[in-house]
Amino acid sequence: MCELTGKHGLIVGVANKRSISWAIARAVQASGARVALTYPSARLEENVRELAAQLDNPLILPCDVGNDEHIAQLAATLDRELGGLDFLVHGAAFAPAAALSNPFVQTTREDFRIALDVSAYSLVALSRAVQPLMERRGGGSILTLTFVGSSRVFPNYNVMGVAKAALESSVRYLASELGPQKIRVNAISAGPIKTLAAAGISGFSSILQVYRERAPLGKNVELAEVADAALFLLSPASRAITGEVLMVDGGFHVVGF
Ligand code: NAD
Ligand code: 0WE
Repeated sequence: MCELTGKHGLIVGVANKRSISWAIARAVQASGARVALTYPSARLEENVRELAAQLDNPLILPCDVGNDEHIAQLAATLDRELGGLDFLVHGAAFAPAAALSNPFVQTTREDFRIALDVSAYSLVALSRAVQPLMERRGGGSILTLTFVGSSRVFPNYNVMGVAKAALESSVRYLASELGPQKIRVNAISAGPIKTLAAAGISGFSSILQVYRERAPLGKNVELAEVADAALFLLSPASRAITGEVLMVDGGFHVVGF
């Protein structure tokens, strides 16, 4: 059912081998899809190219999601090279480090703007850019990654929680508008995983420990488990699901006490 043979996908958010987006890239490739990966800066280009060498016939393209020109160029190149797109994985998030360590009330206007621009508005901009490519294929599936810090407070998650709330709301508005074009839009809300985005977050190990202790499944979520859920949401197996935020957190969110 989670078949992607002959499908073309764009994956934004691979930084290294521990990236959730990389786990998704491997899973969709194993299910038969052809993948385009992006890198946000020259600094990360080599990383992404090295990883992509493990894929079959990948496209590797630049895209800083905070830059409209980059997004337009990306869509034009995909249009030329692939002639259409079946799915998009949005795994980009960023807030300036100070905003994740200072008290939330101290968040500057500029740090707030950057966090919401890169982590939430980018889904809207990318969705608009790929919409014509997906329409040409008779529809598509858009998937983003979020965290429960959107609706509950985690120490230091701060403005990223606000950005994730905007991202999840954007999923619902996009799903409503793009549904008639048979473009589905969903999010996976993953439990904490030790990726680059988690490195250097003070107290991250204790968050992992609390999840392990309290989640009904009694363990932390693994990259491959998030990737399998992503495969479902990107494939026709989920064809009646849109506007959804799927919790992939070992059941942590259901526990009250
Ligand atoms: P990661 O660091 O591997 O991925 C984050 C990616 O965002 C990186 O590839 C980075 O290059 C990219 N990015 C940042 N700014 C960008 C820009 N301007 N343009 C383009 N790309 C940019 O970490 P990850 O944990 O795999 O994060 C992927 C997604 O999963 C994020 O949205 C994150 O919020 C979400 N998430 C992570 C966890 C976790 O615990 N690791 C849990 C739930 C959700
Ligand atoms: O979304 C995230 C983290 C995203 C992120 C990480 C960084 C670190 C480096 C965004 N911007 C930056 N900026 C940097 O300079 N997660 C879901 C992982 C995460 O981060 C936390 C968490 C969890 C979980 C921060 C505090 C508390 C919990």
